[in-house]
Amino acid sequence: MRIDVVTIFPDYLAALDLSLVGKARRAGLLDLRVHDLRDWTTDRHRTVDDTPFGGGAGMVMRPDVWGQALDELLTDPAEAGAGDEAEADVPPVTRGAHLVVPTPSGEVFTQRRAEELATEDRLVIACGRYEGIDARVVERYRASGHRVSELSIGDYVLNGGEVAALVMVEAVGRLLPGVVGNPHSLVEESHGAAGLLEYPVYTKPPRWQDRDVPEVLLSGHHARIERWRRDRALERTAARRPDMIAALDPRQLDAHDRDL
Ligand code: 6GU
Repeated sequence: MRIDVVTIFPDYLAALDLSLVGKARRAGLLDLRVHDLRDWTTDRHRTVDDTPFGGGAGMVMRPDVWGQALDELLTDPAEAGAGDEAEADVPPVTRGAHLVVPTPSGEVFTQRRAEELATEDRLVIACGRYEGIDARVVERYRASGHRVSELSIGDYVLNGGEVAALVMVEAVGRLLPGVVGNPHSLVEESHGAAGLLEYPVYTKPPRWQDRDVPEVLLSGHHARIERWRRDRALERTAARRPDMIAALDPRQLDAHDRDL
């Protein structure tokens, strides 16, 4: 997969050289390119923002500068795929880049959204600063047939989209084939298919500061361990995320679960 990130603070994305994502890049599994939006300005001051029409506080990012950047980075779908009439036959990977715009006013970025984005061939992440990007930018690329997602990473306010882009690249990057060494780690986890938070985990030593690892985990009895883990996952999810319990499909519960 190729991901282009456009920002006025490319250094913010330096962390993506590290850890699993950095390794994926060096292994050629992820082609990540970070661009400075100011490279697409044409004035002496390299201006990217201006005052909002209608008044109000703060500055808004100019559509003309973003247009120059995105025209260059987003492949024209008409070029990459076939015409409209052939749309249904065109596999998603040939439909041009998916534009992602991190914004606190977007839809919530979830594990499901990460899974969707991980199936794309190309992502372009447009990081806004100040009060955001002129609304015509998203309109224009949607109108030209690009998939466009405005996404928020949660209900709090950040100064710009860069940290959200870091979150999204890491969440998507670890789902790419070959990035996480043991694909099993991707199956049993919080926000996975079970719809529950992960159970608590323990390692050596078995006794630490007068605290013992739950005995069942040392028993070697796989069925009992599985039952214990499921119970703890349910208990924890009910306490911390009642919204996730409410959203469970009854078919995701077994007879023992229902007794709890
Ligand atoms: Cl994506 N951007 C900003 N600026 N703030 C946020 C956010 C994004 N998600 C949550 N807060």
